[in-house]
This record gives sequence, structure tokens and C-alpha cells, in this order.
Amino acid sequence: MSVADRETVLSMCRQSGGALVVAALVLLGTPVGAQTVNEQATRLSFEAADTDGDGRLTEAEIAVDTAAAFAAEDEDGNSHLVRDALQEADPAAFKSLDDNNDGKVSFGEVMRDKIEDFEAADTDDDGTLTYDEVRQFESKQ
Ligand SMILES: [Ca+2]
Ligand SMILES: [Ca+2]
Ligand SMILES: [Ca+2]
Ligand SMILES: [Ca+2]
Repeated sequence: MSVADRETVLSMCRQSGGALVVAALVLLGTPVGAQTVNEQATRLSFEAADTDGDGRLTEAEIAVDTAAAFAAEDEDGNSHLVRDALQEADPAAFKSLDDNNDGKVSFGEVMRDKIEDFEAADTDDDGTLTYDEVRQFESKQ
């Protein structure tokens, strides 16, 4: 991910008026079977994204985490994910991300999804996500 891309993410986050989503929702929401595994994954994802360790995910923390996750999936670095590159992705999840149905998921499409999830998860509207908010959001999925 280039510096320019990262700037784009950060500016999108600012425009969204709050932190984005759920680092815990691994990119493309790969479903995890057992509840305990799921919970562990949620905790690990949350802690990884919470870089200052204050127990809340902020806009900046989510942006950096999302950018890193996207870059990791975008193996050829063209800022689009294609279905074949996502071996473990849920095809239904992929389809729901691909708003313009071109068979690719752009960074903007991922961020839109993250923003929607964040706003839904931030139940007290304070612009940050606590672990409990993430957990409650995930348990409703
Ligand atoms: Ca934090
Ligand atoms: Ca790509
Ligand atoms: Ca698309
Ligand atoms: Ca909150």
C-alpha cells in the first residue's frame, strides 16, 4: 500500500465522522466455525488493531488496520481484490462487498462496508469501539 493510498484511507475515515469498523471483522468477514475460535479471533484482531492499547478502536487505528489488511490481500498491488485471490473468502460476502458488480472489490468498496459496520457497532455513538461493542456487534451477525 502506497503512502497515497494510506492518505486516501485516512481522509475517508475523517469524512465518515468517526472511527470505522471492526478490525475484528477480518477482511471480507471470513466465517469462523466454533464460537470459541470466533471469540478468540475477535479478541486477537481487536488487540492487534488497538495499537495504543487503550481498549478502544479509534478512526486512525481502524484505518491503518484496514489498509494493512487490504494490502495483504491485494497481492498484485493494483488496489483491487479479485475473487480468485481470496481463496478462503465467502463468495456471498465477496458479492455483498462488490457494489458495482465488476467482479473486483476496490478499496473504496471495502471502506464503505467498514464504515457501515462501524456505525452499526458504535452503539453509544462516541466515535470509538470498545471490545464489548465489537463483541455485541459480532454476535448479531
Ligand atoms: Ca486504541
Ligand atoms: Ca489485486
Ligand atoms: Ca467492484
Ligand atoms: Ca462506542
